[in-house]
Amino acid sequence: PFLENVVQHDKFLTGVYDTSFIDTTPELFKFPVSKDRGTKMLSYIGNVTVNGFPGIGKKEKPAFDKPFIPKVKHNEAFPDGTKQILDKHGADGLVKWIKEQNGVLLTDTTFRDAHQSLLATRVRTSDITHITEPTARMLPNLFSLEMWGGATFDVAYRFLKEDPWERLHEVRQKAPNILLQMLLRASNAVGYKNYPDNVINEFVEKSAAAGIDVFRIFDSLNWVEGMKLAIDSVRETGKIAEAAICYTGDILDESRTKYNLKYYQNIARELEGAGAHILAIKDMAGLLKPQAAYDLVAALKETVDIPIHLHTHDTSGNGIYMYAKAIEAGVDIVDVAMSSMAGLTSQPSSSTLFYALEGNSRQPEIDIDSLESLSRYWEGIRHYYREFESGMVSPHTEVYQHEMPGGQYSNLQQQAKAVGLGERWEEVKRMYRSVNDMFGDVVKVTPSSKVVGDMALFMVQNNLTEEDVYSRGLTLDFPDSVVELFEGYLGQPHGGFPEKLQQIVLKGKKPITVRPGELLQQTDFDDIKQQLFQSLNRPVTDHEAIAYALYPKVLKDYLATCDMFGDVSVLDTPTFLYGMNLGEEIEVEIEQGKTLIVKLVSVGEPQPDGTRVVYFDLNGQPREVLIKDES
Ligand code: 3PY
Ligand code: ZN
Repeated sequence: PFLENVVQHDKFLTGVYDTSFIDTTPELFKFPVSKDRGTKMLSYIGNVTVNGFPGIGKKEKPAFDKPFIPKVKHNEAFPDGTKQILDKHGADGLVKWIKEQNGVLLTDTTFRDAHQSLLATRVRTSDITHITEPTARMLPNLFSLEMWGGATFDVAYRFLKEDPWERLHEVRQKAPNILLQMLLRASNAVGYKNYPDNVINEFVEKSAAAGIDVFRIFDSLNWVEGMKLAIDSVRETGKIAEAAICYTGDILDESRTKYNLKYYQNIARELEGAGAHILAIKDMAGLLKPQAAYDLVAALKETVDIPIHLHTHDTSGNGIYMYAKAIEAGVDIVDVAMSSMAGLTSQPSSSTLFYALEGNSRQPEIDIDSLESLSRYWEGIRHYYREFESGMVSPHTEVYQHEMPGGQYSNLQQQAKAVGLGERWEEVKRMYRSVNDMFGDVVKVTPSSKVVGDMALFMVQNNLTEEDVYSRGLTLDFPDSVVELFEGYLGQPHGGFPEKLQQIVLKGKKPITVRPGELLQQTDFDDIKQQLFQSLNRPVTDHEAIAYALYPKVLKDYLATCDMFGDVSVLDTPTFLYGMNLGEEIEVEIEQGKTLIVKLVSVGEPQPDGTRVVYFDLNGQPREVLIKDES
């Protein structure tokens, strides 16, 4: 079937193809499947109906309103945007253009950080791609759409059972005029540990080819040494290397001297020297207070010549005031989300910022009516995912105490629940701060924040105090992530590791002080393809090989799920998350022009072997699937 797919493809027939053909043409890999697609899909629906969805459990599917989608003219040419500036004038031309703008520019994070922070990253591709074209047509003045990276990559495979590269591909097609931005954890790529250098290079190269234009690169310890490879790699592709400083602590607190203005100015200078096109201030927890923002942006503007892009989380409720001060100090670009997906642990709302700057010469040039109607879409979509909301409904100024990143809050809370600490969440948050102090006041952002979280959960779960760790530490089996951090496998923190704790955690193991990438063996992608080929019995794409290099188990589980259930990304989100109610009928478009009509007729009683027969009608014909009841 592969050969058939290839030789019948337009590009092949007309001879317009090169070696990137396979990567840019994922439809080649949509083979007819062995077991029929209908039965596979019914197995998925039956399974969720009987056993529930992870994190939601077994629940009656609520009645949701159909989401409102603003109407746009599909046949008209897209209005030009920042993407055309990059394509025409290159990275330096785009930087020059940014500097010439007077109004503050906006990055919309709704497709990535907003849902990572509010809904545990669970928003599915179809809910994003249904609104991508209206967004691109209605908001052509956006600087960028942040739509990839961070946790979206791993969560897509792990929980949503869909291919993140497919998301990128579709968004690229539907937003040809706006820069697409991703968050890259430098040597940790989109994972939680350092990867070999060639994995980073390969990941960047393929992501750029698939449509990413702006790479926001950060190191979880602000270790510039760990960021240079990724910066070089992005520069090689001709795309934008936006290097980030993670903001931690409080520059206004004179008693905390570790992270002061000088510290940030030094890093900014180093990043500019390392080739950054744009400098990002990544305030991942929302700790940057308004006056601090003014002071920091003003100081960095004096220090570097490249544009400054500010990112925050609105957990404290101070986000808009903070942005206003940063804008007064000359920040070039800020991150915002559609208002129905903004605020709390997410980014500040774009429409709120628009009105806050009424009468200000730097008010963003953006169409407020379009913002309002796009936000209406997201208001509807957000209901689908309500089981993943953190329960936070009002500003939490306590973030200034625990300092937990916005993207981590709902995830750590899920993790705490999963290990039976749901009731002790307040304690976990307090412990998170204690662990930070024990670790020597570290930058907390993925993956260093995950290590702090793991240690906090470990201590609460085992009823350990800080004292216990020092007195009984040699007998304790610390989480692997904690050992790896103290071994130096996430890089080197500013001021070094606290020695006493390092000795306790490492128990005689020697830490490294060089860049982990220097010690890691390069990944053999041909070997990965060979291995995967043997289990899949079909050609393996570069994208699959990269995903395997990053997360072997996650990718294998994903491929096994595809084999069992087929392509579940075509299901509507309520059905994907809740299954079906008795008597309900749904339509599923499994490919353009091919729709299945599915009705759930009944669910049989459990049989002695723990299975149930689930009865459906599929396009009017009765069908049964056998589902193991896990309850
Ligand atoms: C991520 O790395 O996923 C983040 O959002 C960090 O803030
Ligand atoms: Zn963020």
